Amino acid sequence: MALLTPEDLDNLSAQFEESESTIERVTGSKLTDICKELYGKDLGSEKVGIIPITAGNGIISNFTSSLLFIAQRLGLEGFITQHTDVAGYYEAIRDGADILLMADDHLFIAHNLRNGKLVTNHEATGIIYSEIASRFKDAASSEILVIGLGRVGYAGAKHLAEKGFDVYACDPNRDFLDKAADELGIKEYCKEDRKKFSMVFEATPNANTITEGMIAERCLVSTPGIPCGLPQEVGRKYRVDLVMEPLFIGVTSMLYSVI
Ligand code: PYL
Ligand code: MG
Repeated sequence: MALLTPEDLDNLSAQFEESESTIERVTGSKLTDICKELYGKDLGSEKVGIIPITAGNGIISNFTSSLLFIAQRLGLEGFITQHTDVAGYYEAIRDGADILLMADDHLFIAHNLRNGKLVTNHEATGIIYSEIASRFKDAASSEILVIGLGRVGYAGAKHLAEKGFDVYACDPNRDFLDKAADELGIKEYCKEDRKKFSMVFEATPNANTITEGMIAERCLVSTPGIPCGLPQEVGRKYRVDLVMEPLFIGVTSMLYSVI
Protein backbone atom coordinates (compact mmCIF):
# COMPACT_ATOMS: atom_id res chain seq x y z
CA MET A 1 0.00 0.00 0.00
CA ALA A 2 1.30 3.47 -0.83
CA LEU A 3 2.20 5.39 2.33
CA LEU A 4 1.24 9.02 2.89
CA THR A 5 4.05 11.55 3.01
CA PRO A 6 4.09 14.68 5.18
CA GLU A 7 3.73 16.72 1.95
CA ASP A 8 0.47 14.88 1.10
CA LEU A 9 -0.95 16.26 4.36
CA ASP A 10 0.26 19.82 3.90
CA ASN A 11 -2.60 22.38 4.14
CA LEU A 12 -5.06 19.59 4.92
CA SER A 13 -7.61 22.19 5.93
CA ALA A 14 -7.55 23.90 2.53
CA GLN A 15 -7.67 20.54 0.74
CA PHE A 16 -10.68 19.55 2.82
CA GLU A 17 -12.51 22.87 2.36
CA GLU A 18 -12.16 22.55 -1.41
CA SER A 19 -13.38 18.95 -1.53
CA GLU A 20 -16.21 19.66 0.91
CA SER A 21 -17.58 22.43 -1.33
CA THR A 22 -17.23 20.22 -4.42
CA ILE A 23 -19.09 17.39 -2.66
CA GLU A 24 -21.91 19.77 -1.73
CA ARG A 25 -22.11 21.18 -5.28
CA VAL A 26 -22.10 17.85 -7.15
CA THR A 27 -24.22 15.79 -4.71
CA GLY A 28 -26.37 18.42 -3.04
CA SER A 29 -25.34 17.12 0.40
CA LYS A 30 -22.68 17.87 2.96
CA LEU A 31 -20.13 15.15 3.71
CA THR A 32 -21.39 14.80 7.28
CA ASP A 33 -25.00 14.46 6.06
CA ILE A 34 -23.94 11.73 3.64
CA CYS A 35 -22.17 9.92 6.50
CA LYS A 36 -25.22 10.31 8.77
CA GLU A 37 -27.41 8.70 6.10
CA LEU A 38 -24.84 5.99 5.32
CA TYR A 39 -24.26 4.90 8.91
CA GLY A 40 -27.57 5.96 10.43
CA LYS A 41 -26.15 7.94 13.34
CA ASP A 42 -24.70 11.35 14.15
CA LEU A 43 -21.45 11.95 16.03
CA GLY A 44 -21.98 12.61 19.75
CA SER A 45 -19.42 13.56 22.35
CA GLU A 46 -17.09 10.65 21.73
CA LYS A 47 -13.50 11.20 22.94
CA VAL A 48 -10.90 10.16 20.37
CA GLY A 49 -7.52 8.79 21.50
CA ILE A 50 -4.86 8.97 18.76
CA ILE A 51 -1.85 6.70 19.18
CA PRO A 52 1.39 7.21 17.21
CA ILE A 53 2.73 3.85 15.99
CA THR A 54 6.46 3.34 15.31
CA ALA A 55 6.19 0.00 13.46
CA GLY A 56 7.53 -0.45 9.92
CA ASN A 57 8.43 2.86 8.27
CA GLY A 58 7.54 4.54 11.55
CA ILE A 59 6.01 7.86 12.43
CA ILE A 60 4.76 10.17 9.64
CA SER A 61 5.51 13.57 11.14
CA ASN A 62 2.07 15.20 10.67
CA PHE A 63 -0.15 12.09 10.53
CA THR A 64 -1.45 12.06 14.14
CA SER A 65 -1.72 15.86 14.25
CA SER A 66 -3.83 15.61 11.07
CA LEU A 67 -6.09 13.05 12.76
CA LEU A 68 -6.47 15.38 15.77
CA PHE A 69 -7.37 18.25 13.43
CA ILE A 70 -10.03 16.08 11.73
CA ALA A 71 -11.58 14.89 15.02
CA GLN A 72 -11.74 18.44 16.37
CA ARG A 73 -13.07 19.83 13.07
CA LEU A 74 -15.91 17.29 13.41
CA GLY A 75 -16.65 18.65 16.89
CA LEU A 76 -15.14 15.75 18.82
CA GLU A 77 -12.71 15.94 21.74
CA GLY A 78 -9.40 14.36 20.79
CA PHE A 79 -5.92 13.81 22.15
CA ILE A 80 -2.63 12.37 20.91
CA THR A 81 -0.98 10.10 23.45
CA GLN A 82 2.41 11.12 24.81
CA HIS A 83 3.65 7.57 24.36
CA THR A 84 3.70 5.46 21.20
CA ASP A 85 2.62 1.86 20.52
CA VAL A 86 1.57 -0.28 23.53
CA ALA A 87 2.36 2.42 26.09
CA GLY A 88 0.29 4.83 24.01
CA TYR A 89 -2.54 2.29 23.75
CA TYR A 90 -2.51 1.92 27.57
CA GLU A 91 -2.42 5.73 28.01
CA ALA A 92 -5.36 6.27 25.63
CA ILE A 93 -7.56 3.79 27.49
CA ARG A 94 -6.45 5.05 30.93
CA ASP A 95 -7.26 8.64 29.88
CA GLY A 96 -10.81 7.82 28.83
CA ALA A 97 -10.73 7.48 25.06
CA ASP A 98 -14.01 6.15 23.61
CA ILE A 99 -12.58 5.65 20.10
CA LEU A 100 -8.97 4.71 19.31
CA LEU A 101 -7.27 5.73 16.04
CA MET A 102 -3.94 4.14 15.13
CA ALA A 103 -2.10 3.05 11.99
CA ASP A 104 0.89 0.97 11.04
CA ASP A 105 2.00 0.53 7.41
CA HIS A 106 -0.63 -2.12 6.69
CA LEU A 107 -3.77 -1.10 8.58
CA PHE A 108 -5.26 2.13 9.86
CA ILE A 109 -8.11 1.35 12.26
CA ALA A 110 -10.79 3.02 14.33
CA HIS A 111 -11.98 1.02 17.35
CA ASN A 112 -14.89 2.10 19.52
CA LEU A 113 -14.19 0.72 23.02
CA ARG A 114 -17.78 1.30 24.13
CA ASN A 115 -19.66 -0.64 21.44
CA GLY A 116 -16.83 -2.80 20.09
CA LYS A 117 -17.22 -1.49 16.53
CA LEU A 118 -14.07 -1.71 14.41
CA VAL A 119 -13.33 -0.38 10.92
CA THR A 120 -10.32 -0.06 8.64
CA ASN A 121 -9.45 3.05 6.68
CA HIS A 122 -9.56 1.17 3.40
CA GLU A 123 -13.14 -0.09 3.96
CA ALA A 124 -14.45 3.27 5.19
CA THR A 125 -12.61 5.12 2.40
CA GLY A 126 -13.91 2.78 -0.31
CA ILE A 127 -17.46 3.18 0.97
CA ILE A 128 -17.49 6.98 1.25
CA TYR A 129 -15.75 7.76 -2.05
CA SER A 130 -17.93 5.32 -4.00
CA GLU A 131 -21.00 6.73 -2.25
CA ILE A 132 -19.98 10.27 -3.26
CA ALA A 133 -19.51 9.17 -6.89
CA SER A 134 -22.95 7.49 -6.87
CA ARG A 135 -24.68 10.68 -5.73
CA PHE A 136 -23.63 12.77 -8.76
CA LYS A 137 -26.63 15.02 -9.48
CA ASP A 138 -25.88 15.27 -13.23
CA ALA A 139 -25.31 11.54 -13.76
CA ALA A 140 -26.55 10.36 -17.16
CA SER A 141 -27.37 6.82 -15.92
CA SER A 142 -26.98 4.48 -12.96
CA GLU A 143 -23.88 2.96 -14.54
CA ILE A 144 -20.74 3.57 -12.53
CA LEU A 145 -17.12 2.76 -13.30
CA VAL A 146 -14.77 1.50 -10.58
CA ILE A 147 -11.08 1.71 -11.48
CA GLY A 148 -8.98 -0.51 -9.22
CA LEU A 149 -10.23 -3.53 -7.24
CA GLY A 150 -7.67 -3.56 -4.43
CA ARG A 151 -8.76 -3.23 -0.79
CA VAL A 152 -10.23 0.25 -1.23
CA GLY A 153 -11.68 -0.33 -4.71
CA TYR A 154 -13.27 -3.67 -3.78
CA ALA A 155 -14.90 -2.17 -0.66
CA GLY A 156 -16.38 0.61 -2.80
CA ALA A 157 -17.48 -1.75 -5.58
CA LYS A 158 -19.18 -4.00 -2.99
CA HIS A 159 -20.99 -1.00 -1.51
CA LEU A 160 -22.22 0.13 -4.95
CA ALA A 161 -23.32 -3.39 -5.96
CA GLU A 162 -25.27 -3.71 -2.69
CA LYS A 163 -26.98 -0.38 -3.45
CA GLY A 164 -28.08 -1.75 -6.82
CA PHE A 165 -25.87 0.29 -9.14
CA ASP A 166 -24.85 -1.06 -12.54
CA VAL A 167 -21.15 -1.47 -11.70
CA TYR A 168 -18.39 -1.87 -14.29
CA ALA A 169 -14.81 -2.30 -13.11
CA CYS A 170 -11.28 -2.54 -14.45
CA ASP A 171 -8.10 -3.77 -12.82
CA PRO A 172 -4.92 -5.27 -14.35
CA ASN A 173 -5.22 -8.20 -11.95
CA ARG A 174 -7.40 -10.86 -13.58
CA ASP A 175 -8.03 -12.61 -10.24
CA PHE A 176 -9.38 -9.37 -8.71
CA LEU A 177 -11.78 -8.98 -11.65
CA ASP A 178 -12.95 -12.61 -11.46
CA LYS A 179 -13.49 -12.30 -7.69
CA ALA A 180 -15.56 -9.12 -8.12
CA ALA A 181 -17.59 -10.71 -10.94
CA ASP A 182 -18.24 -13.89 -8.94
CA GLU A 183 -18.93 -12.30 -5.55
CA LEU A 184 -20.54 -8.99 -6.55
CA GLY A 185 -21.91 -9.56 -10.06
CA ILE A 186 -19.76 -6.74 -11.37
CA LYS A 187 -19.14 -6.42 -15.12
CA GLU A 188 -15.69 -6.03 -16.59
CA TYR A 189 -15.11 -2.69 -18.29
CA CYS A 190 -14.02 -3.30 -21.88
CA LYS A 191 -12.53 -0.37 -23.80
CA GLU A 192 -13.89 -1.86 -27.03
CA ASP A 193 -17.47 -1.34 -25.81
CA ARG A 194 -16.75 2.39 -25.92
CA LYS A 195 -19.11 2.86 -22.95
CA LYS A 196 -18.75 6.29 -21.32
CA PHE A 197 -19.44 6.93 -17.63
CA SER A 198 -20.56 10.05 -15.80
CA MET A 199 -19.70 8.52 -12.40
CA VAL A 200 -16.18 7.20 -11.78
CA PHE A 201 -14.73 5.91 -8.49
CA GLU A 202 -10.96 5.57 -8.87
CA ALA A 203 -8.95 3.69 -6.24
CA THR A 204 -5.45 2.99 -7.52
CA PRO A 205 -2.01 4.23 -6.44
CA ASN A 206 -1.24 5.21 -10.03
CA ALA A 207 -1.51 8.35 -12.15
CA ASN A 208 -3.34 8.58 -15.48
CA THR A 209 -5.62 5.57 -15.00
CA ILE A 210 -8.60 7.50 -16.41
CA THR A 211 -8.64 7.83 -20.21
CA GLU A 212 -10.79 9.96 -22.52
CA GLY A 213 -12.67 6.92 -23.81
CA MET A 214 -14.03 6.17 -20.32
CA ILE A 215 -15.77 9.40 -19.39
CA ALA A 216 -18.94 11.16 -20.54
CA GLU A 217 -18.98 14.87 -21.41
CA ARG A 218 -20.17 15.65 -17.87
CA CYS A 219 -18.49 13.48 -15.24
CA LEU A 220 -17.69 13.20 -11.53
CA VAL A 221 -14.44 11.49 -10.53
CA SER A 222 -14.28 10.55 -6.84
CA THR A 223 -10.91 9.27 -5.66
CA PRO A 224 -8.72 9.00 -2.56
CA GLY A 225 -5.91 7.96 -4.86
CA ILE A 226 -2.50 9.57 -4.57
CA PRO A 227 -1.42 10.53 -7.22
CA CYS A 228 -4.56 11.61 -9.05
CA GLY A 229 -5.76 9.13 -11.67
CA LEU A 230 -7.24 11.89 -13.85
CA PRO A 231 -4.80 13.39 -16.37
CA GLN A 232 -4.96 17.19 -16.29
CA GLU A 233 -5.57 17.50 -20.02
CA VAL A 234 -8.57 15.14 -19.79
CA GLY A 235 -9.98 17.08 -16.84
CA ARG A 236 -9.66 20.32 -18.83
CA LYS A 237 -11.09 18.96 -22.09
CA TYR A 238 -14.23 17.52 -20.46
CA ARG A 239 -16.46 19.05 -17.76
CA VAL A 240 -15.06 16.82 -15.00
CA ASP A 241 -15.65 17.47 -11.31
CA LEU A 242 -13.01 15.94 -9.06
CA VAL A 243 -13.43 14.97 -5.41
CA MET A 244 -9.95 14.07 -4.19
CA GLU A 245 -8.44 14.52 -0.74
CA PRO A 246 -5.79 12.50 1.14
CA LEU A 247 -7.25 11.77 4.58
CA PHE A 248 -10.13 13.90 5.93
CA ILE A 249 -12.92 12.26 3.95
CA GLY A 250 -11.77 8.74 4.74
CA VAL A 251 -11.34 9.43 8.47
CA THR A 252 -14.75 11.12 8.67
CA SER A 253 -16.26 7.93 7.24
CA MET A 254 -14.30 5.82 9.76
CA LEU A 255 -15.55 7.82 12.75
CA TYR A 256 -19.20 7.72 11.63
CA SER A 257 -18.83 4.03 10.92
CA VAL A 258 -17.93 3.13 14.54
CA ILE A 259 -20.30 5.34 16.54
C1 PYL B 1 -3.91 5.72 6.01
C2 PYL B 1 -3.13 6.08 4.80
C3 PYL B 1 -3.96 6.26 3.56
C4 PYL B 1 -3.05 5.83 2.49
N1 PYL B 1 -2.03 5.17 2.98
C5 PYL B 1 -2.14 4.99 4.39
C6 PYL B 1 -0.80 5.20 5.11
O1 PYL B 1 -0.03 6.06 4.76
N2 PYL B 1 -0.58 4.37 6.14
C7 PYL B 1 0.62 4.50 6.98
C8 PYL B 1 0.31 5.35 8.21
C9 PYL B 1 1.48 5.25 9.19
C10 PYL B 1 1.28 6.15 10.40
C11 PYL B 1 2.44 6.07 11.38
C12 PYL B 1 2.19 7.02 12.54
O2 PYL B 1 2.57 8.22 12.39
O3 PYL B 1 1.60 6.59 13.55
N3 PYL B 1 2.60 4.68 11.89
MG1 MG C 1 -9.52 10.31 2.23
